[in-house]
Amino acid sequence: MDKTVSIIGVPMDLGQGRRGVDMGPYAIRYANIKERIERLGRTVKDQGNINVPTAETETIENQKLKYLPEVARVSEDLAAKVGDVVRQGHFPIILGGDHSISIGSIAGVTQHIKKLGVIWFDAHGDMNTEETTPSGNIHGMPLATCIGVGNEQLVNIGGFAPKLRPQNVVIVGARSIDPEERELIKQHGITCYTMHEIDKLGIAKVMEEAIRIASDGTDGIHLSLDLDSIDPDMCPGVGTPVLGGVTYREGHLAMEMLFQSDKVVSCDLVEVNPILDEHNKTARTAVDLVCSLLGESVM
Ligand code: HAR
Ligand code: MN
Ligand code: MN
Ligand code: MN
Repeated sequence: MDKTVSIIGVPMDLGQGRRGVDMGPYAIRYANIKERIERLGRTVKDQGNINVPTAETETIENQKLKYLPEVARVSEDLAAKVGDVVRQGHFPIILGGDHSISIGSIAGVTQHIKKLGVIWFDAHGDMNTEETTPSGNIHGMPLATCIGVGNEQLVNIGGFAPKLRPQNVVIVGARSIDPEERELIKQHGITCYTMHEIDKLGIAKVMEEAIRIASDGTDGIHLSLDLDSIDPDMCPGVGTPVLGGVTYREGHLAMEMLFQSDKVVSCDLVEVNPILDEHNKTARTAVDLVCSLLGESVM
């Protein structure tokens, strides 16, 4: 992997209910993401941030899809920007912001990589729709959106749908899934390795399977890394922390195996909320993990 790395920030907090996650891109930059990746011998270009409206200037019009017009507009802008850098042959790293940004990032990558697998590292399933959502928060819906399930405007971001085939999608680290989400995951044939499987099989076996499934018949893997997948001891700065997560070393082994697979083409780092964090620990963990993804610690 010697592609130029492009960093794109998305200061988005409209997909969820807690303030502060819009500052995620700044917190991750403050943790020296650019310098750390440059030290690996890579060229890094920071493309700045996508414009996101401030929550205070907007009103919620639909309680089942909060800030839908705003999230849709940002998703279109992000898809165009990500599409642009992928066209230039870069490896995009998209800094959230809440997880709703993955609607736009995956729409951008799939403009060029039509057959894309996804590994969705998350404590949650993110498989809700406007019918099943308990919160109305769009960050609980992006994975459903990417497989073509849910609100039509979101599903069609970038002008085409679906972006992903469910048989190439793998959720890793889940431990908080709503009952109706569980049904949707099963119904669409998405593979889900919960913490139960990680405890029982070990992270190495889980990642071996995840990489095989996400690369089967695809031209690359997108890693969507929700930092709430990692245990709150290392990632306390997230909006919806859940006990019993992926440990620091399990997270690193997973990233190292992804590096060794040589399949990863793009990645999101999402849900980092510096207001809820302890001395930027979550952003620093995110940077450590992305450096492992790019080969920092394997010989
Ligand atoms: N499943 C719940 C909902 O839809 C909570 C989602 C919390 N989501 C995230 N994203 N942090 O992974 O509202
Ligand atoms: Mn509005
Ligand atoms: Mn998520
Ligand atoms: Mn989550």
